[in-house]
Amino acid sequence: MAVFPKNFLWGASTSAYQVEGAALEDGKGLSQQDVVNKGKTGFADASVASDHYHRYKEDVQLMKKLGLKSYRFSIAWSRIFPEGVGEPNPKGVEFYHNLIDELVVNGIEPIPTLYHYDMPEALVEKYDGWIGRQSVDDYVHYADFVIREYGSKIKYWLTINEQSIIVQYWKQKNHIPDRYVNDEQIKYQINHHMNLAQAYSVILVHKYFPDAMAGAALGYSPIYALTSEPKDALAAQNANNLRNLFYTDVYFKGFYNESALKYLQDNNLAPRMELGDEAIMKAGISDFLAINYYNSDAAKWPETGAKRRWSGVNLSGKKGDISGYETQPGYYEICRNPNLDTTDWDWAIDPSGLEYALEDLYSRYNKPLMITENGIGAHDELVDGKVHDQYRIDYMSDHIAAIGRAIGRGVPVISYNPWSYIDLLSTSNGYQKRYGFVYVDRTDDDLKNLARIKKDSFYWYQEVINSNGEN
Ligand code: BGP
Repeated sequence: MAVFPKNFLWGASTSAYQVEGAALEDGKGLSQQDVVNKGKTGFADASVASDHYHRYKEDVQLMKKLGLKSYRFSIAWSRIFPEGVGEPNPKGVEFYHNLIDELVVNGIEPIPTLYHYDMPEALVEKYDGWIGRQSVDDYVHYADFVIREYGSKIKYWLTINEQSIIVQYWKQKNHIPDRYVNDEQIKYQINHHMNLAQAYSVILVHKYFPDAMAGAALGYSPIYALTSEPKDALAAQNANNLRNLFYTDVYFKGFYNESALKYLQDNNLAPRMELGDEAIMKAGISDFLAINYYNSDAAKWPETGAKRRWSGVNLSGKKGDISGYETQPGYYEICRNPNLDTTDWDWAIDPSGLEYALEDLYSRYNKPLMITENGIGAHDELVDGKVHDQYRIDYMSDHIAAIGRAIGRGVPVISYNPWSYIDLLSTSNGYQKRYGFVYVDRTDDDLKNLARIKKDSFYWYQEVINSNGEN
């Protein structure tokens, strides 16, 4: 018996700065992502990326061949407002009309994200980006325009991508001016401003298009206790409070998770709030939650006297090169789960964790769910014009089965939009780490060719969609 509903949205995902290229073309302004990663080892230049800006028609034709029912992409704020505010850039506005129209004509539901890590650099220079409270007003100015401009063609709006990851990896995901680099309170301040921005965008969607739905796309990893020691169970609960519910409680209850907020207050890390902020968060309750799911985490009780430490990132793509896991003294320590295999970048592979996350989130908030990212980053190889990415097929089919089991137990899941439709710039590794169903050949020096090659996973996913998940 088929578990996936008939109208289930089998899709795929990308984000603007990772796929579009044309970073300074047709009036676009720089985004902070063009600046934070510039010149870093292993990073490809975002000014070309996968050149989707010029090849979107060809790409939509490939999406159609793949059979996609939905495509989740992001709108670049700095393409619409090159300076972050002011008058819209007609060419930028036109590009997303063209893309959305092309998708719709080809029977693919467009699912846009308003913000995917790419604050206009002009606003970083003006008031330090999300650190400045003015960012909330400027985001509202941007969101108001975009929602009105494209809203008649959009059913599902994604507001902000991965607030949790923006907080955990705050120096990679934000262009942080030097004077703040040791000030960890700043990341919770950034998050607070994003909470207000996110709530306002939900309010705007409801105001202009009452039939449309809006919600955030959250980077979400369930957290298991490392052992059955009661203290480890407490640590896992604490970690879940600060790493997950700290975001989702705001989206669905309109206030911060009390345990996590108290921990931040006790450690002088809590965000400064203004009178009326909670009312805004309560007025902008989300219609659904989208999660980006790659892995689960494990937690144990930290040793007495442990120092605060933030998760390291494995940048080499060799197993075991991670530089350390997060420690919150007296609250939790994130550690490796010895029961799970990992990707080359040390991300635990855990399909059951997705099932766990979907069931847990639905039982807490009773709202529909989407999966807006899921996939495996790998050193894909092009051999004789083919990419044999069986590891990707195995990874995804196990995760799809897990979604099926959650749906079978009554969890309403709207869509599965794995990362990514096409190879694109990895946020941590440029093009050394690939995720797409479609390979982008970047071997020629001038990056003019950028041929699109269907990987084995393309043909496999085509069948999955064709059989509505039976395959
Ligand atoms: C998510 C982001 C994506 C994407 C993905 C893979 O956190 O929303 O933008 O890049 O992770 O991460 P990475 O590129 O670091 O491998």
